[in-house]
Amino acid sequence: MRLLILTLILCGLTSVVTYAQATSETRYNRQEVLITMRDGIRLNTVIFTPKTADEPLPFLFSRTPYGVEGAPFPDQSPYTKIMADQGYIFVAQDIRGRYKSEGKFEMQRFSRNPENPKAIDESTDTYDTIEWLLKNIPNNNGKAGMYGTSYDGWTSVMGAIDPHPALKAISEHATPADMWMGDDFHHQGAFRLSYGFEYAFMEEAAKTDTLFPFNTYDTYDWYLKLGPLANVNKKYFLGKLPTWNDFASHPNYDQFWQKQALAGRLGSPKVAIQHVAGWWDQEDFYGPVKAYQTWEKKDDKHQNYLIVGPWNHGGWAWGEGRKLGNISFDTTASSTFRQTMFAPWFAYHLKGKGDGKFPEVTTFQTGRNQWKTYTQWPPAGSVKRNLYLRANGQLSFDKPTDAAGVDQYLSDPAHPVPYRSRPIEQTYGPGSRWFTWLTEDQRFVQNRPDVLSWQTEPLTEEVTVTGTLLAQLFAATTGSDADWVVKLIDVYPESYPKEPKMAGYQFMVANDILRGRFHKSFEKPQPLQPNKVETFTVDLHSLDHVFQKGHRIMVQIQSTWFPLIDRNPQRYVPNIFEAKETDYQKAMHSISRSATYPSHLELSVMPH
Ligand code: PG9
Repeated sequence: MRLLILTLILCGLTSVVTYAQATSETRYNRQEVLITMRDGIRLNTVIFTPKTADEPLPFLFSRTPYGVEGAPFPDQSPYTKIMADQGYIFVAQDIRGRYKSEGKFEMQRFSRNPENPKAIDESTDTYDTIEWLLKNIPNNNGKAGMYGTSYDGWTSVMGAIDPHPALKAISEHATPADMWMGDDFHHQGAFRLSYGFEYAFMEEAAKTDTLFPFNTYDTYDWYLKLGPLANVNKKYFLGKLPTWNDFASHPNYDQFWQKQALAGRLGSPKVAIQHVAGWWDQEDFYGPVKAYQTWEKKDDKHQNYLIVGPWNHGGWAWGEGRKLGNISFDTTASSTFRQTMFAPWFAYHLKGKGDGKFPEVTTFQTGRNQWKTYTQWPPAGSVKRNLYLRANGQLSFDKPTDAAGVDQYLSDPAHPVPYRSRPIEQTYGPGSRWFTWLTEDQRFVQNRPDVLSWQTEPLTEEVTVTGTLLAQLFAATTGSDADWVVKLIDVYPESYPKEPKMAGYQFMVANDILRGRFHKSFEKPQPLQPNKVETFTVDLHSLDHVFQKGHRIMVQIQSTWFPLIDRNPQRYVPNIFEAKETDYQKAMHSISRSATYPSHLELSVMPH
C-alpha cells in the first residue's frame, strides 16, 4: 500500500496531510497535466522538474492507483531524496480510472491481445506517456527509469513488456507476481479474507481510496459474525465490486489467475531490472522473488537482479531500517539500500555514472545481520537437511524411528486462531498493527490447544538457513478438507542480556499456508478422504537467516489464521465462496511423525 498511508499511520497522524504544497524549501517545480493515450483517454500526471539543472536529465516515472495529487516533492521524500539531490525529472501518474485519470480501472488489467492494434493495457499507457514526456518536457536526456512499491512496482514491471526504447531501467519493489499462489489475495489456494475484502472495497467502491465502514474496532469479531463468504455479496457488496466477484467465481488456479500472473506475461527481460523484496513483507514477499526467478530463466543479457532486505511492505522507502517491530538489525538497512543500491542503479543506467557492477543477488542475512552477495538464488553451496517433528514436541535433524506416532488437535472454524494478537484493527485503519504483524512474538498463541509446537534443544552451534525451504506434512483429518499453516520460528534464549525484553521471544522467520484440497493439483481441487494420511507440501519460499547458538528452532502448525485467511469449512464443497453455515464443522487433525510418515521441514543449510 502506498507510502503516504503507511507514513500517516506509523506517525499516528489523524489529519489529512497534503504534500502538493512543499513543506519547506524545495528545489523542484511541480506541474500537473492530462496526457492523452492512443485511445483518447487522458491520464492525470504530475511532473517535478528541478528549478536548475546543469545538464539534460532522465525521467524517473511511477504509476499508481493511489492518487498522485498528494505526491511529495521528490527532494522531501526519503524514498527519492538521494536521487532528487542528484537531479532527475520525476513523473507520477494516476492509472486509468483512478483519482483524476479518465477511463475505467481494472484490478491488475490483463495484457492486451497483441493482434488488436487498438487495444490498450498498462504497457501501452506507459509507452504513450514516455513518448509524450520525451517530446514535451524540455531538457530531458532521452532516457527513462521506472520505480514503485507494490501496485506501483507492478505497473513498473508492466512497462517492461514491449517497453518504450527510452525505458532503460526499472527498480520494482514488492511487485505482486501471482495473486493466487503467494501475494495479496491468496496463498497456495487459501483466500486472504481480510486483505481481499478490504482492498477490493478500498479500490472499487469509489474512484478514490475508501476504507470499509466497520462497526467494530476488532475486525476479528466482525469477520466471525459475517459467517459464510456468500454473505459478503448478500449483505455488503451486492455484486458491485468486480474484484470480489472474481474471487468468488475463480476459487481454483484457473485461466483467470494464470493469465494475471507475471509468469504468463513476461518474455525475456528487455530492460535492466532490479527486484526488491522484504523478508517480512506482509503483502507481497512472494512477488519480487518470483518475478526475479521467472525472468532469470530468460536473462541472456544479464539484466535481472535481486535484493532482499529486512523490511516489511515498503520498509525500503523510508527511515533508516534499524528495526522492524521488536526486531533489531544493528544497521541502517533501508538508508543503506537507498544510498548504495537504489540510487546507483539509476545513476548508472540513466546517467552513465558508476561502474555498473551490481551483484546478481544481495540479501540481508538476518540473525547475523549482515548484507551478503550471491551469484544466484538460491545460492550454491547449501545442503538440503530435513528437520523432523518428533515425539514430545521435539524437533530434530534425526529422522524418527518409531513405527507409529501422531500429534493431534481439534480445529474448530467457530473458534479460529487469530493471526495476530487482538484487537485486529482494520488493515489500513487507525492504529493498525498490520505493518509489523509478521514479526510479532508468537507466544500469543502458545496456550491454544489447536496450535502445535515442536522445538529443538538450545543450539550448540549456529545454523544458517540460506535458500529455499518447504514443509512436507503427512497428515490426516476427520473432515474432508483442511488448511495447514506452517511457521518456522527462531526462539531467543530465556536469558538474553543483550536485550532483556527479547528473552524467550518467538520470532517467525518463515511461514505459509496450503489449502488441503489443492495438495495434488492447484487447478483441480479434490476432497480429502477422511482419516487417510496424505502428503501436503507447503512452500515456505526463501530465507537467509542464522539461528544463533543458544537459540532454539521451533515449528508451529495450526489450521486457522483468522481473519487473514478465510475459514476452511473442513467439509469439502466445490466452491468455498458458496459454502453454507452448516458446511462449517469441527475436525480432528493428525500430524504424523513416524518412520513411515516423517513430517519435516526441508531446509537449505549452509555448512560452516
Ligand atoms: N499490496 C497492494 C496491492 C498491489 C497490487 C494489487 C493489489 C494490492 C499494494 O500495496 O499496492
